[in-house]
Amino acid sequence: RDLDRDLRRAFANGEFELHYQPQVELGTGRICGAEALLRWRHPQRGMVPASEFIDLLARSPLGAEVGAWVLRRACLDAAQWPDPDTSVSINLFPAQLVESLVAEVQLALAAAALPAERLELEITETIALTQDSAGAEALAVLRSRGVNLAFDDFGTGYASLSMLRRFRIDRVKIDRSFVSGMLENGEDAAIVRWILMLARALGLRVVAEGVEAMPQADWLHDHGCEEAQGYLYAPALDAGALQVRLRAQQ
Ligand code: G
Ligand code: G
Ligand code: MN
Ligand code: NA
Repeated sequence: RDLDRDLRRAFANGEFELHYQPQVELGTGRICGAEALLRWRHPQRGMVPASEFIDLLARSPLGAEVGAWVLRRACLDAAQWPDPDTSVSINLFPAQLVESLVAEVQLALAAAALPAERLELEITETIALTQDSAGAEALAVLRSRGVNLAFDDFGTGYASLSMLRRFRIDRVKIDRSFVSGMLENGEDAAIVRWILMLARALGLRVVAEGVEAMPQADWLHDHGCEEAQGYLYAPALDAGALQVRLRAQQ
């Protein structure tokens, strides 16, 4: 309850910031997109770790409001990036997966004059499974208008395969738990190889998450993975720091 009130106050005070973790092309190292990640800059406590408030937001009605703000902010920021092909990905809160998401996304895109093709919505299995058909229908409408859909934390859930089809996913994000173990553990390596094969067969793009070391990047590239994100390249950067990186590669 108290934390809930804190979150409300923080949001009203403008303490939430949107940071961006670059996604790079494994062949060239070039930044081709960025994932928006919410940060809370508390006036006394400093940066509050996401683990201390994201789950709470996800369960709170405030999640819908913060999620709508994330969407608008991310579109406005992405519209300022120098290369008109750099994509922006946002994570959806469960409360956003309802019919009104269509209008919310259209408004955010229009306000920023951002083409729908630049925006990617990340959904997790947990989110998709808890929602009714209106949420799924909203995603289908958005996809038909050019918005991309990514399956976050791919491989960690139970219904991943049927969901790929049900939601007409464009891209899968290999969960970082597989990437972190893949060079030492044959089972993790087999899972990553299998995801890459499946994606190729289904015509899906793939991004590997949690890449922290060059040998992981090399292994992924050798096995046909085209994109990666992780501390090897950059943590989530504030909007200004991302701009600097994007300009440097123009
Ligand atoms: O960078 P990090 O520790 O912030 O992220 C922790 C978790 O919080 C991740 O699972 C990420 O998907 C989630 N998260 C971060 N920002 C957002 C956001 O804006 N919306 C939603 N729904 N989840 C987010
Ligand atoms: O669940 P989601 O995949 O959206 O979460 C992204 C989370 O992963 C954020 O907490 C982000 O800070 C974290 N993250 C990003 N890159 C790395 C990495 O290379 N290693 C680790 N351990 N965490 C990472
Ligand atoms: Mn994500
Ligand atoms: Na993820």
